[in-house]
Formats: sequence, structure tokens, C-alpha cells
Amino acid sequence: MKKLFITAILLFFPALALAIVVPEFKDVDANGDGVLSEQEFNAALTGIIDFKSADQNGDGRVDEAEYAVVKKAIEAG
Ligand SMILES: [Ca+2]
Ligand SMILES: [Ca+2]
Repeated sequence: MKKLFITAILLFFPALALAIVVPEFKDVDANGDGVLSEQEFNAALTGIIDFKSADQNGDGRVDEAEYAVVKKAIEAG
């Protein structure tokens, strides 16, 4: 029984890990100007990442470097 339980967990957890998929920067940057406005950001990421916590330098936009940091943090769990 214990072995079955462990197998069940191993089967289930990869599914959980994949449940949160953070989109690529270029897919969030709807107008392709190389930065994410709050509107673009929230359209893709509401409920996943808070815009203000992603905008680390507080300039009101999330650039690719800032986005990479939050994407990595979310996907790492
Ligand atoms: Ca943009
Ligand atoms: Ca910024």
C-alpha cells in the first residue's frame, strides 16, 4: 500500500508543478515594444504575479530582466 501511495504522489506532483505556467515575455508584451505596461502585465498575469512586486525599480513598467526574475521565482515554486 505504501508503495502505491508514493507512486500516486509521483504521478500527481508533476501535474501540480505544471499547473502554473508563466508565459514567455514576448507573449505578454502584446504591443511588442519590449516592456510590459501594467495593463499588458495584468492581462496575462492577474492572480499569478502582482505588477508592483514585479516592477522592481518602480518605473511603472516591467522589462525583460525584471520579468525573468519573477518568472524564475514562480516556476521554482
Ligand atoms: Ca508592451
Ligand atoms: Ca521596471
